[in-house]
Amino acid sequence: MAVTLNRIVEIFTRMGFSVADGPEIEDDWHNFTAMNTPEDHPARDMQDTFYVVDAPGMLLRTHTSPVQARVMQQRKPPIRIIAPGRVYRNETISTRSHAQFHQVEGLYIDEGVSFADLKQTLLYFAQEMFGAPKIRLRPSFFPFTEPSAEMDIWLGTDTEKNSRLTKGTGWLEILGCGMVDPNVLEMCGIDSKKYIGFAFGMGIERQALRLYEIGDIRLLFENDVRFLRQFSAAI
Ligand code: 2U9
Repeated sequence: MAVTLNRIVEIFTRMGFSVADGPEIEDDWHNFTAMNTPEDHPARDMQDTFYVVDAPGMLLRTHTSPVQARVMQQRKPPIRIIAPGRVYRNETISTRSHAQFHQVEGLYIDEGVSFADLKQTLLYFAQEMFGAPKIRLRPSFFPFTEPSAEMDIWLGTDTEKNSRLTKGTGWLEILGCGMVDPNVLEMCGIDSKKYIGFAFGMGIERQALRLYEIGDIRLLFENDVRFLRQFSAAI
């Protein structure tokens, strides 16, 4: 997984993004409210998490977006960062697995940033990461971006494996993205009349399964050296 993360980070740093990080135990405001998900909003159900009993309002972050919210509060645009890290969800993946995974999110804010910039950045990523010849953006919804999209890469259906991975369509879903909602900019102290930006997010385990054709996500967390040795001479 570290190998996969390093590849992702390397591709985005080549495009001028720098790496930002922040706390895994977050406050409600940075994790939800600043991301345009106020208290009692139904979207919170989809990202149920673990709350700290002794500290009201503190929780395990459900995405790395609060890292970007903190950077926006501290710095003036242009902002061009990626935020990799561990995130938590209160959901049962399986009886033997826990509700944590890793994400990389990206944020680019400046004057005059367009959806075309988003598309070209993600096309470059898909080409470098997967050798994919083309991408497809499908309309979607996230509370923190508007408009929002999901990105698929083209694998084709030539091989048995690609056909199975893409359920016969040739397209494989890789990440979510969109233009940052002006409400999010304003809540984090950035003038939405002057600045505009795009953001994206992806699950790292998922990319690792794709790259190395691993059949079960739990293998990534079991730390069996016979499994891990296949990916690094250092283990
Ligand atoms: C700020 C504003 C907007 C980050 C984004 C997604 C779309 C997305 C999921 C992919 C798979 C999470 O790991 S996953 O389950 N994420 O689809 N994330 S846009 O948007 C941001 C981030 C920060 C300030």
